[in-house]
Amino acid sequence: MPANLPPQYFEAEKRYRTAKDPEEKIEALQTMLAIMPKHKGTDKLHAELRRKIAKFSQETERKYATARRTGFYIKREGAGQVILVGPPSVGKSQILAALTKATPEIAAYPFTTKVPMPGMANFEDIQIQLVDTPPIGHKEIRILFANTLRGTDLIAIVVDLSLESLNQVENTLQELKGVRIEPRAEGMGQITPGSYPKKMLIIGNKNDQEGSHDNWKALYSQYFRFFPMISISAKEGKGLEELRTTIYHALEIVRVYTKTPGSKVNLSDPMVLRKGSTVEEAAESIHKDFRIELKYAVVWGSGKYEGQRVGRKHILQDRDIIEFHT
Ligand SMILES: Nc1nc2c(ncn2[C@@H]2O[C@H](COP(=O)(O)OP(=O)(O)O)[C@@H](O)[C@H]2O)c(=O)[nH]1
Ligand SMILES: [Mg+2]
Repeated sequence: MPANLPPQYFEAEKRYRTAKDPEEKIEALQTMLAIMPKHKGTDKLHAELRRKIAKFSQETERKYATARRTGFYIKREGAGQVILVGPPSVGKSQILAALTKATPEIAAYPFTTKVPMPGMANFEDIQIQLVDTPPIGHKEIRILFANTLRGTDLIAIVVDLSLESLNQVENTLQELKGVRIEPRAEGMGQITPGSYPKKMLIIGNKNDQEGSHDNWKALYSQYFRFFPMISISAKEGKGLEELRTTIYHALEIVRVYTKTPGSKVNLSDPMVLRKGSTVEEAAESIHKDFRIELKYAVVWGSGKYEGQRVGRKHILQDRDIIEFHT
């Protein structure tokens, strides 16, 4: 073992030894590899780390294949993917049924949902993918579904407001932590190294039930600083339009409509971009070379821009209309 390795190397090595899944092992090994100085004395170690990465990569490939085969890998579709997670019987399947055309099984007994089920929810002129899930406390489900969770755009924690709700959120966050997913929320503290930071929101369901008001108040005061939150009744259809809007905003995306010079704007099928995207990023998302060819753009919308010429670095707002000039 070469002596001149920095402390971060040993931290990563410790993470490697305690890692529970192959992705985490790979992540730690890659960190070790990046930190390690490269010279004759480290050649052997270098090769050994690479060999281990290759081995664990094969393992993740096998895991992916199993997840796909068994329906536990859900491909992202539409303007964004939102996964509903939470304790059993809180109404996750009911929410999917209320917002999309999907027809999940909904029942008063727990563990009715055996595999994740996607559906498309309309929000104005775009579609957002919602995914209903079996409770992730189940070990097998956790292993097979972890990759979809880690790659998703937004996690919606669903709780039953007719019951004490704080511990429902706590337990769900704990389970997510078990697959190394932590909330990406300002003021919630540091993320554990090697974890996946995720945007999250909280849905309090069954607000038609007795006691739900008090449970919601307690829940809200605890979490409103960190997460977008909404109280609904999926069964009675209360708050569903607000839920669509809350999900849309939590995704932090914008819609931009394109127009070619001299023709009318295409007001259906907007481009969907990350909030804060610039004109040149929009161009690039259409075509890689487009960014280079781009000279300027004309933008309508955002109040003060009515057919105004803007530069590459101009930040686009939701519902802007853009005309590219090359
Ligand atoms: N009162 C009330 N019951 C609901 C609501 N949403 C779901 N339920 C009921 O709660 C039970 C569990 O719902 P389900 O969607 O299967 O829960 P899941 O296990 O989280 O998918 C079912 O009996 C539903 O009819 C709601 O908003 N209000
Ligand atoms: Mg269900």
